[in-house]
Amino acid sequence: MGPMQHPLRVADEVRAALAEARPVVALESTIITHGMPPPVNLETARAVEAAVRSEGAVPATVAVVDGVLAVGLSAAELRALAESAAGAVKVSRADLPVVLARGGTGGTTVAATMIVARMAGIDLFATGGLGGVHRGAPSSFDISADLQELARTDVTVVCAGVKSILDLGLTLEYLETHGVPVVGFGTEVLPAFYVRESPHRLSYRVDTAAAVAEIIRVRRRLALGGGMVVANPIPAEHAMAPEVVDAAIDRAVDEAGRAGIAGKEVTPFLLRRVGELTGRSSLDANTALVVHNARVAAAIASELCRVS
Ligand code: PSU
Ligand code: MN
Repeated sequence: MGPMQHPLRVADEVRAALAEARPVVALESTIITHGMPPPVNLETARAVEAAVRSEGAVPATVAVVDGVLAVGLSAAELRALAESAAGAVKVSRADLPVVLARGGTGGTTVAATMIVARMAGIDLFATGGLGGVHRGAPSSFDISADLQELARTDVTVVCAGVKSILDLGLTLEYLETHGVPVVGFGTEVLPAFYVRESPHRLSYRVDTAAAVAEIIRVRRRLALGGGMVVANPIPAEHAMAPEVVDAAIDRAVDEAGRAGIAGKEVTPFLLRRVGELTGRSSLDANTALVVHNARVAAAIASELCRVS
């Protein structure tokens, strides 16, 4: 046997909360290493953890730290991850075994964070935007592993919908095919990250954390497997003008095509270019929506822990 007896290192605070059936919210870290530039990435990661705490839940930021799958990071680890962004690997399902075997360090995507959350026994996960079916996917085959993970791993992901770097309609079709419920939190349409609305209607609107918790309970009783998406629009005061966002995204997608960007580099390239083209306003919007998702996830986790 190799040195790796148990791959998870769960922080004491997270372990205690889980043992006592208190609310815990998992948080991803690709957004820290590949989704936002320093120093905003660290400021956002801290604000998101604080938002989870303000709702009475315990944050569990997931990352690969020196070959260890960490569930809950120390302040120093969070800072190191944010500052080492250039050297950190983007870790999705396919990358997990390789990066762990090599003793590497990286930020976990939605897919990898779902896997780790399930291993640790965490039901709720908050992030910014999901990966999805890319524009041009019918010829590029570029579909995020996040969607396949939602099809198989039972974790509820609270997000602000998907960025329109993706094909929103095809992303919803893919989730429908795989039986993944997508419920709008106070909305009838799929939110598009920086923008509260898209033309894509959702089958279900839910208005309270308690109602989401009840759906999670029923899913569990039925042992359906797979995850669920809670699509939570960006707060109105932080939303951006659709024209500004669309112009930047169109340009970034065009540039990625011309530069021949492929595979796991596509999403980080697009996120970086959209950030550069839209500047501070999009970064502020990004922070605001992730913080909001963290609060909602914490409220759902709290409802789920209530004895009913
Ligand atoms: N979308 C964002 N910000 C992000 C990501 C997506 O607006 O940081 C990250 C998430 O970690 C997501 C990953 O899981 O990108 C998806 O990458 P890919 O498309 O290569 O699967
Ligand atoms: Mn991809």
